[in-house]
Amino acid sequence: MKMENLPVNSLSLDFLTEFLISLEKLENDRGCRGVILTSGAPKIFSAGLDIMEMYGKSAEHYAEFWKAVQEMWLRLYQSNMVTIAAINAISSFLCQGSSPAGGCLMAMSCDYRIMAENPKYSIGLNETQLGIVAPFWFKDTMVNTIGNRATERSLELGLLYSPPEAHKIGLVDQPCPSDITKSMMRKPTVDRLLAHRESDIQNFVSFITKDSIQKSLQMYMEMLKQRRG
Ligand code: CO8
Repeated sequence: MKMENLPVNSLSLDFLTEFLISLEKLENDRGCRGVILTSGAPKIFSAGLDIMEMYGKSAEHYAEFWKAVQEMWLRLYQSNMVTIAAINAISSFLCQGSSPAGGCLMAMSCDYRIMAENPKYSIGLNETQLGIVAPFWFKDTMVNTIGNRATERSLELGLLYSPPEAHKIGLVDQPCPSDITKSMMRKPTVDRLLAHRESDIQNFVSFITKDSIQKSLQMYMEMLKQRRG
């Protein structure tokens, strides 16, 4: 499931409503055993709860919004599917990025978290930085993920962790190279083949059509046949 509430995948009421409908569809699909939760936003997994939904609105609106946040957690945390949060970037398919507060809750509600190793990315429950106390079910989800002491420290200081730090404390299960690292390592070779694709085909054809090569292949096939008896 690719989240695309641009620019930062903030968890607005509309987004949460759509998210819940999509999750329910997958839950009801007998052929679907798991879901990879990721982002279509260029740099962000999710910016957490949409601050605009918590500012200058009516009490009724706040209640409706909070109920949707609860529902998101209840459904995801108790999902009958295998759930994976992919907080990373592989070509244009997976997402990059940061995952503060509500985004971190969403990721922690999954069974497994993979995060791209980019020094610009961060994850954590940073409510304290906004002057907000994390609700007990945010806190408990973190305790169940990284333990009591690490949660205490994390919440009291409103910490956002880099991918290696998050991996060290168990907030992230598996770090992986970000698209930047992957691209840096592989792109030159890919580009070289793409630029010389036709000549590479010609090379192969002229090599494989050589009598000596054809003879070797024939002998090899016969040897394999003999080995099989
Ligand atoms: N909600 C709404 N809008 C947001 C949010 C958000 N959480 N985050 C960013 N935006 C908006 C920005 O205002 C900006 O809007 P505009 O273009 O109109 O100016 C746009 O998204 C892009 O933002 P940036 O320019 O900042 O984009 P960057 O790529 O530089 O940074 C970040 C992206 C890292 C996500 C950054 O925007 C950021 O740190 N945002 C704040 C994230 C945050 O602190 N989220 C926590 C929200 S609170 C929460 O989830 C739990 C609350 C629990 C409440 C419990 C009460 C009891």
